[in-house]
Amino acid sequence: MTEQLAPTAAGSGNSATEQFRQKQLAADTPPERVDQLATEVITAVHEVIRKHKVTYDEYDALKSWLIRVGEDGEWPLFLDVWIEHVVEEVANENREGTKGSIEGPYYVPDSPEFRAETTLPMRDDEAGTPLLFQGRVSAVDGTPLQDARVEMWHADDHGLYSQYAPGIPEWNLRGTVLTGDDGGFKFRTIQPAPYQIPTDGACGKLIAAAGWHAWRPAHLHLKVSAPGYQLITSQLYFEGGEYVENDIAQAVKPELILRPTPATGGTGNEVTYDFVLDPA
Ligand code: MBD
Ligand code: FE
Repeated sequence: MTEQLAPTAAGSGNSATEQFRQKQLAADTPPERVDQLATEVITAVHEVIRKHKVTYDEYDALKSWLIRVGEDGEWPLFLDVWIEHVVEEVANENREGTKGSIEGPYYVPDSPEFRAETTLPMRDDEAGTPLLFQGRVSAVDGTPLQDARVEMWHADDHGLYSQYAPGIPEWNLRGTVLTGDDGGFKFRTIQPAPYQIPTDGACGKLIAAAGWHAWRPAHLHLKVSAPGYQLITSQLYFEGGEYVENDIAQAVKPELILRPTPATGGTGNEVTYDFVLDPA
């Protein structure tokens, strides 16, 4: 890898910020609710300052760090690693179907579409253990859902995402499969590596200063949707994988852990996982 192609915190952070800016945002939050939420967050900060007798030096360190988060484009990374899991928990607490997990900063909509099965777009020499990932999409009442959209995106064998790290083809390890008449889908891909939060940006500085580790376990990202049903955003992990028990983003749930087995008649592993969608 040449020096110019080395991934940087600001490179992936600014791409994530730009991608988020494209997102369609909901209408304004009513002023009473902004008042309540903002007041309670600010008051919670005051309480921490009083409790721990925060000094001016610490206040200035915070100010300078917050400025740096913006300069590095790391607000999406910071929020998705340390905050989003609770938003997801609250958003989906009444759902009966498949468990969700956080979206994270590296989703891109409109990935290449395939019918019923595909090999994800990848490089000729794509590193990593081959993985056949297959399953069915159905409704909570058991009806198979044909033409459901199963979007998958994940990091490569170095923990890097296309469109956020330099030198990777645009749609590498990103794709959408529309389910067949039995609700079935099949992806051929490679198993991703664990993801390390960039160490050269503001989030990396916080992690180092606090003495935390910087890792997420290897994971597949998915969005599953069908007209008339609630979209599921989820992530799937690999049993026994590093950091499955101590994800920095706290986004692992027992229901989201895959147990792949050696592929029958092929190389690599295979695993089946079904999705169950709640009505809208
Ligand atoms: C990731 O790959 C991710 O999925 C999340 C949630 C945060 C940072 C990097
Ligand atoms: Fe991820």
